[in-house]
Amino acid sequence: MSLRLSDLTKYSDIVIQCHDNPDADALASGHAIIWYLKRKGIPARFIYGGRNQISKSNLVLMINRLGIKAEHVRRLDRPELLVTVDCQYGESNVTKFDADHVAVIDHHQISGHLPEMSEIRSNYGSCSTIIYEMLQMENIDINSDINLSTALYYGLMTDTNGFSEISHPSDKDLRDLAKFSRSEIIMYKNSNLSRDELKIAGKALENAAFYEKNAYAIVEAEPCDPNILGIISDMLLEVDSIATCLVYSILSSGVKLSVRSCIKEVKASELAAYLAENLGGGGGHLVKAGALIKRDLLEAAGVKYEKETIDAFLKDRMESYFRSSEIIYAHDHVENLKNLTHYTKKEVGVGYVKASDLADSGHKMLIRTLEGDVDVKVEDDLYIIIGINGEIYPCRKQKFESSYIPVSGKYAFPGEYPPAVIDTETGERIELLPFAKSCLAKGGAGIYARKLDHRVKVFTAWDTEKYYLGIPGDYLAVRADDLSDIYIIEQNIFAQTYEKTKEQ
Ligand SMILES: [Mn+2]
Repeated sequence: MSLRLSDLTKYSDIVIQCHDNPDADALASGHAIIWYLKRKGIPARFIYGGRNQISKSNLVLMINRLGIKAEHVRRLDRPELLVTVDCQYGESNVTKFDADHVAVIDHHQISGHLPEMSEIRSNYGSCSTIIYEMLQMENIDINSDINLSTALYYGLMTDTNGFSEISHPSDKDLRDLAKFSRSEIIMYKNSNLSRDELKIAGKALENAAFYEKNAYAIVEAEPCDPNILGIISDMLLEVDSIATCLVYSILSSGVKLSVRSCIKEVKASELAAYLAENLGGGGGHLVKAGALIKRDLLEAAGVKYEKETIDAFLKDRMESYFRSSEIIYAHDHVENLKNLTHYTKKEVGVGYVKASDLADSGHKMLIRTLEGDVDVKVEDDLYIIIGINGEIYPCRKQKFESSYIPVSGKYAFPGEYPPAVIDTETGERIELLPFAKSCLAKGGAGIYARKLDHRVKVFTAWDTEKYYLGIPGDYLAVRADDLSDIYIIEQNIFAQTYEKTKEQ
């Protein structure tokens, strides 16, 4: 199940459709495909259904100024190929039209049966990002047309609350590498709210519910554009007695959430993901995050789709989040080793790169990975290790030589997003993998560990600002040769990396 844009060129009668009540991401995505097909000499239509024609002023500006040709239709002559973008064929938010063949390109959670031709990347912040990468696969640079790059950039921006709810590295690539028109973006951004929407925000804030024990607030807003939820939650977070907040709106297809946190004990991205666990998806940053709980999944979980039950459900999730999380500050925590088992590291194959192969010594660079961006300064003794799941961590030559053995043979990357570095001095983006070599991680003194049966947040000795989250099934580990070094090992990595030490 995967799709390339060039697969579409086999058809001659093509219609691109986005969801009803299109947003900027849907418009940018549809526009980009039409743009691509036109380049290939294939005429295609871009349509949307539903009751309403686009009237929001930022979208009207975007359509007129970037030359987006989105037609509002009531009916459609059966096309040879129908491609739904930013939504999935058959979903409740997209008018159903018949077609000989259907293709789907979307970044939401999979909601039902998918056609053979599908490209779904649920962990992406926008559909624009997927199309940006699909164009790259066809060797097309979006920056060759400033209207196209501006549309895709704006699509990502609005779907991630002004980039604040971004988490996937590919989204960061689009954000950082698109050469867009700044003046256009400023113009759309400042036609974002209608007076009615301002009223929705005011009314929602008036009815905020405060929960003092855990210093959080919950606010419900009438159905509205998601970025209004972001505006409300930003404002709530500024209140002195509020450390964490949840703002939500019940839409016909699901519940849209905006989450904020200003304390290091709660990462907004983690809380958002927790609230939507198994019911949709969520993510973002330490301070700002968003999520969507899908209506069908919520109903399947036995929650009636009514205001009262949804209110109660969300309040209960918030309470259980605070109740169920244990927090460990490694620097003043003593684990009772009696409850732990000693494990030895297996010899596992990983990858490494010498930082000085990538950029000049002294340059700052940013390593972009699925887990986040890591800043490092290039020095002659700096190595970058690529772990068994593709995770990245820096390491000094001395530690490298004592803990790893270089081996011959080609390095095979196991992860999903091939890591890249950005030389912040030159702005150049360099793929890591062509420079990667293989090595073996040696055993060492081993660890003491216990399997977790609840959520644990660990502030490690080397990072007291950001916690590592362990969920049931993961392991809490203590280095045998340094008992203050306490950390979390994800259950799959644990199983692949460690084995119980045999009795001596
Ligand atoms: Mn979208």
